[in-house]
Amino acid sequence: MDLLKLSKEVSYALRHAPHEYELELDEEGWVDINQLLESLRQAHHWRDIQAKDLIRMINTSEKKRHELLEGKIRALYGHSLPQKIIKEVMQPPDVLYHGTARSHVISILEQGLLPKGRQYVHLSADVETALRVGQRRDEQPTILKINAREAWVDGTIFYSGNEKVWLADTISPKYITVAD
Ligand code: HQG
Repeated sequence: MDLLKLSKEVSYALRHAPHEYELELDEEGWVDINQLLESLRQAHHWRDIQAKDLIRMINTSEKKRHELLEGKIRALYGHSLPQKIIKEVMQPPDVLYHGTARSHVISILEQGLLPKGRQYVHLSADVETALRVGQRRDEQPTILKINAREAWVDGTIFYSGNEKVWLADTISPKYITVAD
């Protein structure tokens, strides 16, 4: 079983296309595992898929993208659906990072970080993670440093994604600098 391919399809279904897969998400993004399995099995290449494959997919992933609990599964971040997934509000670490393409930097320093196609702005807990995020768009991405402590004290709301990914609605430019 190609677990990387499975992870990509599950992410697509849970983050962007539950309707296409006939999935019902609750307000925290949880979906019944059997509903997801039934839907995936309609495709020839996933016809034998079992819950244990989803467990292996999660356990072998280098990133914690999905979570399983009590017969349900959800994507931890990345959603683009019109109905906003409720995330847990949490005080962030003092500093967060955001890796992006060099071509976006001037606009971000003017407008701040905006969620663009997703429900939340995605931030990284460390430079290595931010670098990997940025490299999806630019071989030499720019790493932005977010003064999350000051933003939080001033009332910016942060949400937890996973241990490496933090979420926010927007980040004002006054908390953003280019990391050195
Ligand atoms: C940029 C992946 C111009 C922003 C990753 C980013 C992450 C602006 C792009 C997760 C802007 C949005 C999310 C502004 C933001 N002007 N550009 N004012 N504000 N942008 O893909 O953070 O592997 O929606 O810098 O690892 O790149 O799929 O967000 O370049 O955790 O699990 O607009 O997706 O996770 O791009 O990535 P995205 P992202 P997975």
